[in-house]
Amino acid sequence: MTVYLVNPSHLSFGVGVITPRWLFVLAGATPAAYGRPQIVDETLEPFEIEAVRPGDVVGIGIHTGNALRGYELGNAARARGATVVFGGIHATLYPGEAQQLGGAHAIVRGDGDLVWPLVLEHAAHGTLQDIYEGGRVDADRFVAARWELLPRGRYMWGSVQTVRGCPKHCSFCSVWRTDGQKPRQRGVDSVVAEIVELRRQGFRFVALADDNFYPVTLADLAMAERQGNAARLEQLRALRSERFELMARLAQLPPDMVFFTQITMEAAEDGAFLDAMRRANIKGALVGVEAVTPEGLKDVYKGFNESGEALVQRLRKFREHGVHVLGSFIFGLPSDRAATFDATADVAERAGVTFAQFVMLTPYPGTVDFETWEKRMGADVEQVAGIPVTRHWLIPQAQRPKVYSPHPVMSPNEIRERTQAVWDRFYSLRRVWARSNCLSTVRARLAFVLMSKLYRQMYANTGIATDSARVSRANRWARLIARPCRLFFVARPLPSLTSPLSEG
Ligand code: B12
Ligand code: SF4
Repeated sequence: MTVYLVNPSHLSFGVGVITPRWLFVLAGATPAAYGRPQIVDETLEPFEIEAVRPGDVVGIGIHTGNALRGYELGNAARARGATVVFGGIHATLYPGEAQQLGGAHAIVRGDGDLVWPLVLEHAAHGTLQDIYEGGRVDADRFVAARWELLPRGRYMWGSVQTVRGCPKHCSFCSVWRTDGQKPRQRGVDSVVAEIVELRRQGFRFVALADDNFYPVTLADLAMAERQGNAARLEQLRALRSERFELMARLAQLPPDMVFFTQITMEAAEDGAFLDAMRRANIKGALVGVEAVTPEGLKDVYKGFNESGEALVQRLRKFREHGVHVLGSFIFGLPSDRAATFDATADVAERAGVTFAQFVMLTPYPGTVDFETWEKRMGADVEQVAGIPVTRHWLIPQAQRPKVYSPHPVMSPNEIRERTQAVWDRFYSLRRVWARSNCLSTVRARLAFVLMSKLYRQMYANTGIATDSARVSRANRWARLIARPCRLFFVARPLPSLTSPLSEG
C-alpha cells in the first residue's frame, strides 16, 4: 500500500514559491510501516494518476480555491481502486461535498497531525469511517514537517508554523473559527530544528506560516492584571517570553536568513518586540490594515486597528524598527466611497509600507461575511454552468466568476476599476524606485524593482471573470521567470549546521 499526499492545482509552474506545509507535516505523521509517502504538489507538476494502484491511499488536501481540482483527482483515484481521503480547510467546512463530488471514502476535519495514523490503520484493515474529527491539536503535539522529502531545486521559500489560531474575530477571515481563538504556540526547539534543517538544504528564505505572530498584546496583559486574573497573566507572560526566546534563537542562525510572517498592527505598540524581530532577521510582515477609516474597520469587526494619522504612525513604527511591512488593504467595504481609494493609496504611501496588496472584499466560506452574503442571495441565486454562485468554487475554472460582496452604492466593476488604479499608482515605476531607497546598492535596488513588478503581476488579478487568454499569458510568463527567480532565493547548503543553543 503506497500512501500518496496530493496538493491539487489546475496550474503547474515547474517551480513553487512556498512549500505547501501540510504535505510535509502529514508525511511526518505517516507511520514508517507504510513506507515513504509519495508527495505530489501539482503547483509543480500534474499528478500522474496512472501510478496509483488498487489498495493505495490517496490523501488530498483542499482549500476553497483548489477544491474542484481536488475532486477531479479524488474521483480518478477512486476509479483506480485507491482509498481516497480528503482533508484541509475546505473539506473541514464542507465534508459532504468531498463525499458527493470528490469520490471521498473518508474526510478528516481539522488538524491531521494525530488522526492520520488512525485513518491509515483503518484503511489498511478495511474499517474506514466516513468522518474523522482531527480537532485542534495542542501545540506540543504538532507534528514536525519531514523536509528530507522535499524535491530538490523546486521551491523558493520554506514554511514553518510557530503559532496557530488567532484571538481576533475579523468578519472576512475563517482562521479564528476553524483554528480557534486560543493561540497554539509551538515550542522553540521544534521550530528551530525545522528551520535549521531547511537551511542545511540551502533555504535561506522561510515563511513563518502563522496566523498572527503577535498573539499576546500589551493590552491583553494589562486587562489580565486589571482583572486580578493571576493564572491568565502568568499564561500570557509565558507565551510572550517564549516569543522572545524564539527570536533570540533565530538571531543566532546564519545572518543570510530572511524570515517573513503575518502580524497584527498592534505589534507597533511594542518596540522591544519589533527590535527582537529585526535581530531575528524577520525582515518583513504582512499587516492586515484592511481599512483606513473607522467606519471601514467597524465593517470588518477590526476595531483594534488604528485609522487616519494614528494608522500612519503605527505602520511607520515597523519601519523605524527595521521591519518592512506588506500592507494588506480591502476595498468594497460597505462604508467605502469613491474617495476611499485615493485616501487609502495616500495612507499606504505616507506610512512607508514597502509592499502593498489591495484586494476586493470576497466572501470566503467559513466567515461571517460569507454567511451574511449567502443568506442575502437567497434561494433563487444566479447560476453559472448550472451552479449557484454561492458555490462558485464548483464552477469550472474557465467559467468561474470572481465573487465579491455586494456594495450599497458602487458596482463590482467600479470597485474593480478603482482598485486597479490604486495598484497602478502604488506600483508605478517612479514610486517603486523611490521606495527602493531602503537598499544601499543599485543592484539591490534593481532587484527590488523587479520583485515589486513581479508581485504586482501575480496578485493584482481583480478581474470580474477569469479571462483565459490573459491567464495563460500570465502563466507562460510566470513559468519562464520562476526558475531564474528561484536562484535569487537559494543559498549554499550548510549540511553541518547545528541548532543554536538555548540561552536559558
Ligand atoms: C501560510 C499561508 C499562506 C501562504 C503559503 C501557502 C503555501 N504554499 O503553503 C501564502 C501567503 C502564499 C498563502 C496564499 C493564499 N492563501 Co493562505 N494561508 C496560509 C496560512 C496562514 C497557513 C497555512 C499553513 O501552512 N498551515 C500549516 C499546515 C500544517 O496546516 P493546514 O494547511 O491547515 O493543514 C492541516 C489540516 O488542515 C489538515 N490537512 C490539510 N490537508 C490535509 C489533507 C489530508 C488528506 C488530511 C488527512 C489532513 C489535511 O492537516 C494539516 C496538519 O494539521 C493559512 C491559515 C491557516 N491557519 O490555515 C492561510 C489560508 C489557508 N489561506 C487562505 C487564502 C484565502 C489564501 C489565498 C487565496 C489568499 C489570496 N487572496 O491570494 C492564497 C491562495 C494560495 C494558493 N493558491 O494556495 C485561507 C483559505 C480559506 C479557504 N476557505 O480556502 C486561509 C485559511 C486563511 C484565511 N484567512 O482564512 N497562504
Ligand atoms: S484577519 Fe488576521 S487578525 Fe483577523 S482573525 Fe484573521 S488571522 Fe486574526
